[in-house]
Amino acid sequence: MVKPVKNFLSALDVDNVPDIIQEALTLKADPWRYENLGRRRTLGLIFFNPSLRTRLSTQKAAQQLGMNILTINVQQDGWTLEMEDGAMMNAGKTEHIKEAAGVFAQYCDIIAVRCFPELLDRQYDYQETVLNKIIKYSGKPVISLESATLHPLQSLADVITIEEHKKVKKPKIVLSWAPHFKALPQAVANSFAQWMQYIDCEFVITHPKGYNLHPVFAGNAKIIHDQNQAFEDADFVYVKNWSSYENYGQVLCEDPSWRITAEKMALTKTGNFMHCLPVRRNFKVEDAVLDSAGSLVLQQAHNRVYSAQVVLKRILESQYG
Ligand code: SN0
Repeated sequence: MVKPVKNFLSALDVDNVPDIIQEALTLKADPWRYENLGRRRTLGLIFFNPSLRTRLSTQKAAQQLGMNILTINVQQDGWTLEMEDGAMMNAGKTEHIKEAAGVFAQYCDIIAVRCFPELLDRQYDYQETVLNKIIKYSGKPVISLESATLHPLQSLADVITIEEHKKVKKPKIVLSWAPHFKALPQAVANSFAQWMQYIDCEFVITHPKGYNLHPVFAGNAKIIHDQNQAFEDADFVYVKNWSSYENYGQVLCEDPSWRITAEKMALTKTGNFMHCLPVRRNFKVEDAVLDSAGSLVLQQAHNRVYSAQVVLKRILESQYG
């Protein structure tokens, strides 16, 4: 029996990761098998930030379960939202999150939300202030489409992709930092590291000094500061930039020698390269790597459909079955 799921916010909301991977692969083999499960149920997609894969794959997953979909880009189309309880709204923000989340709840059976961190106040971001207010004031099941600290649907798609492509029982998986000129969230890296704790693998993280992830997510990953050494004999290299957690939200290193090249990938066992996308070609990763046979980026994007579909299926069954 699968434990009932209401919210899907992190790996902690899944009782058995290998089982959910297998269930997702079963859906991939027969995507329309449950096409009536979500009939007359509505999924609301709420975006505070841009999206390509997340929006389309989640919509497709919901369609394959027979659901209706409502989507809003809050920053472009919505009223400006006040997040602070007790605020005197005599200027600036138009509508309070209490009403906005309550209104979503009137129209939707499941709410999925993307709310990136502001990268200004570590405590505000790491308490998942925005996500938790939506959960509290909507009362509906909530799925994270990348919150301030985690991106669980991406990580689930990543572990599905690893399961499909691994050649050994316990692969060596390397999470590598790569340069970016902008401050990006830690969410994808935190989340990938968190999910690695639930699959059989040797997990290594390589990053410049000053880029340690929050220890709760890094777990007991081996940290190697020499990127070439970390890549040796890897079965999978997962690349992501993130801004510093310790010096919160700062870009401490722009060293181009951290860029992912074909030469570096040749140190690995398989040349298997992973990235959640979007990716800055040639700044962060060379064309030769993204265009190589070992690049799994489109397979990862494909599996976003089944990571969303298995999560929606489980929530529909446990909340509305
Ligand atoms: C987001 C991130 O969390 O890093 C979303 C990844 C799925 N990525 C970006 O914001 C990239 C922005 C850029 O300018 O390259």
